[in-house]
Amino acid sequence: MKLYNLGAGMNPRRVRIFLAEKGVEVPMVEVDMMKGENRTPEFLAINPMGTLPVLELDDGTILTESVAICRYFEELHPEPNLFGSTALERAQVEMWNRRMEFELMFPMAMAFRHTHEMWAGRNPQVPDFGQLCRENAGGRMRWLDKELAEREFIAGDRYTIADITAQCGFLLGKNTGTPIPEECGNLIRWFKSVASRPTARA
Ligand SMILES: N[C@@H](CCC(=O)N[C@@H](CS)C(=O)NCC(=O)O)C(=O)O
Repeated sequence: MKLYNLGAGMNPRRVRIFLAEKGVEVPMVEVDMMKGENRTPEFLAINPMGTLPVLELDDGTILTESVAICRYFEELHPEPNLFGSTALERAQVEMWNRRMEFELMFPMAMAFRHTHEMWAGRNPQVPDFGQLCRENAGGRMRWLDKELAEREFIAGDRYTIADITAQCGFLLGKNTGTPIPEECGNLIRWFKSVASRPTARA
């Protein structure tokens, strides 16, 4: 199998951190988005959406979507568990992972895409929409800060895929103009903790 990777991308990073937490190594093929390698006919034949990550299995089966790829590895390598162990915990992890994707990762990514010069010419930009997304993300960070007053990690008392999703989103936000507000002490404490894990730079 091989993993098509984009080193700087928020979503491929999710899969890399997940694999590192599992202690699993998968050969990687680097795709350079800045050179348009994800838009070539060859790559679009692998993933017509032109996005990364992509997992190609030995029989040629293609899996896209970070969470689907992570779920596949969770089944193959159940420990350490990152998707929840009991019916309730699995539901809680799913709930928080989706919230992190929709409420934080998505608006931070949209703020980046719609306001940053890197995307000019690659993606139609509506700067007002980007700015609105940035403000919405800020509101959601204040909400999450209150949640984290009660517990150590995003979905409960241990590290799960919901933390991986969130930490990759917040790293993008930090580097692209949507940082965690200074007054969000709980969120800053959580981010420092996950960013200091040995897998954080995978
Ligand atoms: N929902 C997908 C999103 C994949 C995605 O948008 N990846 C970005 C990198 S973070 C990408 O490949 N962008 C290339 C482009 O938009 O041209 C997932 O979770 O894998």
